[in-house]
Amino acid sequence: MKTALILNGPNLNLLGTREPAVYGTHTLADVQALCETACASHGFALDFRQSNHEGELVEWLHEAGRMHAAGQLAGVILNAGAYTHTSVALHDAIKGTGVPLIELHISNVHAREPFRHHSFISPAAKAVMAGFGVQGYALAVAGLAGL
Ligand code: CA2
Repeated sequence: MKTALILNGPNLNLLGTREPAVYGTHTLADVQALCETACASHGFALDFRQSNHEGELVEWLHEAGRMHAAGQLAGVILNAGAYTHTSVALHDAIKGTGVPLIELHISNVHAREPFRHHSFISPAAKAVMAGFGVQGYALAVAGLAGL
């Protein structure tokens, strides 16, 4: 059974505690449970992580590259949070590993502030999705199964 690695970046541990109009009321634990169900129905094992540290996300992408090369990983779903809009390091890590990666955002970043319109992740991603709320995670798992 291959693994789906779902990585969450900075502040996503706060999900469900503030800004419900933008991010909804579900917590990150709720999102993990939703991903467990989605992965089970698509025959994936789930590895679900969150970090507030850019370097840790980079290390996890390197680990994903090794797992993918070993045939153990279907791909990565990445909600890089605000690092989406700032991080050349994450861009380079995705490019450097060659792992299939879906960029995910809970909110429609293009309908928000201009500084959220640019992504350093998108040019290195296989697919991009935004604006489906936390259900987007389940849709991304289905998308990963179809890649
Ligand atoms: O829409 C998304 O999923 C984002 O990746 C979320 C990031 C934001 O910087 C991106 O532009 C879009 C922010 C995640 C922080 O989430 C919070 C949730 C509740 C309370 C505070 C922050």
